[in-house]
Amino acid sequence: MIIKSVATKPYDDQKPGTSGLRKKTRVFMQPNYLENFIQSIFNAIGGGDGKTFVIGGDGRYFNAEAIQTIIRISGANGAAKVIVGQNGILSTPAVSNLIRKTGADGGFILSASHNPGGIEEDFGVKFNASNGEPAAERLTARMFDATRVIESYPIADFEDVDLHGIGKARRGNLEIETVDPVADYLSLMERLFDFDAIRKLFANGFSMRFDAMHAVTGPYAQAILEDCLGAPKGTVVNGVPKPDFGGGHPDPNPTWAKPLMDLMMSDDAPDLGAASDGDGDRNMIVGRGVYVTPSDSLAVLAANAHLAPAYASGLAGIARSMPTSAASDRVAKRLGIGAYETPTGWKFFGNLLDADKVTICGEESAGTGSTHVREKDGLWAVLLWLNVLAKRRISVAEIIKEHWQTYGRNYYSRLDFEAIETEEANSLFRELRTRLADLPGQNIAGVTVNAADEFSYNDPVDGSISSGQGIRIFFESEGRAVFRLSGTGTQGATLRVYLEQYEPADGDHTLDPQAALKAIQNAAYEICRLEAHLGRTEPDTRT
Ligand code: VG1
Ligand code: CO
Repeated sequence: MIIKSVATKPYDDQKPGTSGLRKKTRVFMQPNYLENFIQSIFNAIGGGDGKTFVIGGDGRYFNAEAIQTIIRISGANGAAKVIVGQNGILSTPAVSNLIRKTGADGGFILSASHNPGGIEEDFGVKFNASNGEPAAERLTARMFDATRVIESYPIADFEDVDLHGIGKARRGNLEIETVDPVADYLSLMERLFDFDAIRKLFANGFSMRFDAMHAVTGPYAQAILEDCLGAPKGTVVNGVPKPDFGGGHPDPNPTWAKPLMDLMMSDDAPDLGAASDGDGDRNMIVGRGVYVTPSDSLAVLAANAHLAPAYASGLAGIARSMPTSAASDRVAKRLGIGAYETPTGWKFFGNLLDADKVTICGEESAGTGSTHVREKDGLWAVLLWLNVLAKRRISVAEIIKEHWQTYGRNYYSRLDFEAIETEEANSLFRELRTRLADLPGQNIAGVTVNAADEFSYNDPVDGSISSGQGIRIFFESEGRAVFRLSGTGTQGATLRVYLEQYEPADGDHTLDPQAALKAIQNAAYEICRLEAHLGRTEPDTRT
C-alpha cells in the first residue's frame, strides 16, 4: 500500500455538536476538510493500528465519496479491517449493532440525521466508540483539540473499493468487508420481539403505513415489516433512500411528515402510522386520529415493555433527556425503578446502559432506544409498539387514553426558532441567566415560578460533570419551560423552547396541547423577552 502524507492546516470550526460534526455539504467538500476531521478522530483515539472500524451512512449526497476517503485514511493509519455497508448504506442503530456484534473498535457514520441532504444542504460525520455509543464528551473534546493542531494526515493511494456487492476485498494490509446492511439488524430484532404475535396481527388485517421519508430506513422497514412480518406490500412508502431525501427534511414530526399526519387524521387512516429520520434513529408514532408525542411514547413503551420477550423480566430503570417530559418518570415511580435525567444527546445514556442502571431511554426529539444497542433506534420503537399492540389488542388511542387515566397527562410541545443570529441568541441567554435567581416566587403572566436553574449533569457512573445544558423554569402546578440552543444546526443558532404542563390522572386530558400550554408559553416568552430579542414570537416549527 502506498501511503502519502498530505500537509494541511487546521480548520477552526470542527467542534462536534450534540451528535457529531454537521456542516453544509460544501463545507465538508472543501480541500482537506473531511480528511482533517477523520485524521483528528484517529489522533484522538490513539491511532488505528490493527483496529477494525464499521463504516456506513444514510446515503445522502457525498456519502459515497466520503466513505472511500475514510477507507483510505483508515488504511493509512494501519487499520486491519473495515466493515462497510453495501452501497455505503447503514442506519445509525445498525452501525451501533455491528460494532458491538463484531467487536470492532469503533464506527464512522456519515449522516446529518434529520437535516436535509444535497450539495446545498447538510452533511455530517459521527464517530461511535467500541461499545457502539456516540463519542462521549471527553472524546469529542480530544477530537476538537486534535483538529486545532493538525498539520498533516496520511492517506493510502489505491483505487476506489467497489461497494456494490457483498464480500471481501484487500488493499495491502487492510481487509474491506462489505456486508448486507439489514441482515444482522433484522436478526437482532427477531431476538427482541415476538415476531409470531406481530405476524398474526398483520394476518388478521391490522393496517399500517410506514413513511421512510426517502431515507435510510426504507430497506430495513421493507425487509422487516413487509418481507418478514407479512405486512402488505405498500405498507412502507418512500422506501428508496435518495441522496436528497426527495427534497424534504427527513425529520419524522407532524410538520415534516405531513402527508402521513394527514392520512392518520383522515377517515382512511390505517391502525398505525410511523416514520423515521435520515439515519434511522428517530421515530414518529401516530394512531388513527391520535399523534403520540415522543415523550408519551417513551412512557407508554416503558409501561408496556414487559410484553416483549426481551423485556419480560422487567426494566432496570428509565432515562430521559432533560427537556423530555416527566411522563416516563411517573412510570418509573410506579414500577419502583430508577428514573434518570440526562443532558440532550444520546451519548449521555451510554454509561447508564453499560452500568445496567437503565433498560430504556428516550428523548423528546423522537428518539427511543434500549440496551440492545447504544443508539436511539427508530424501527426498534416501531416494532416495540407493534409488539405491544399485538399483545393488547386495543388501539393506539385506547392505549394512550388509558395511560393518561393511570398516570395523568404531560401536555407537551417544543417550539423551534431557527436561523437566528448567534449573537442574538447569546444575548438572550446571557440576560436570562442573570434573571434566574430572582424568578422564584414571582408571578409571570399569571403563573408563579417555583424554581429556576441552569441544568448541570453529574454522571453517576463516571462522575463527569456537564454544565450549561439548558435553562429550566419550574412553575406551580407542575408546569415547566426549558430553553436551550440546538447543537445540530448548520446555520446561525436555533433556539428551542420546550413547554410542559401536567394534568393529573383525574383531570381533563382532551385539551388541544397548544391551548393547555398557553399560560406556560406566555410566561416563557415574557421571562426570556423573546420578542425584544428575536423580533418575533412565531416559531418556525412546533412539534
Ligand atoms: C437534536 C435533538 C436531540 C438529539 C440530537 C441528535 O439535538 O434535540 O435530542 O439527540 O438532535 O439526533 P439539538 O442539539 O439540535 O437539540 V439525530 O437523529 O439528529 O442524530
Ligand atoms: Co437521526
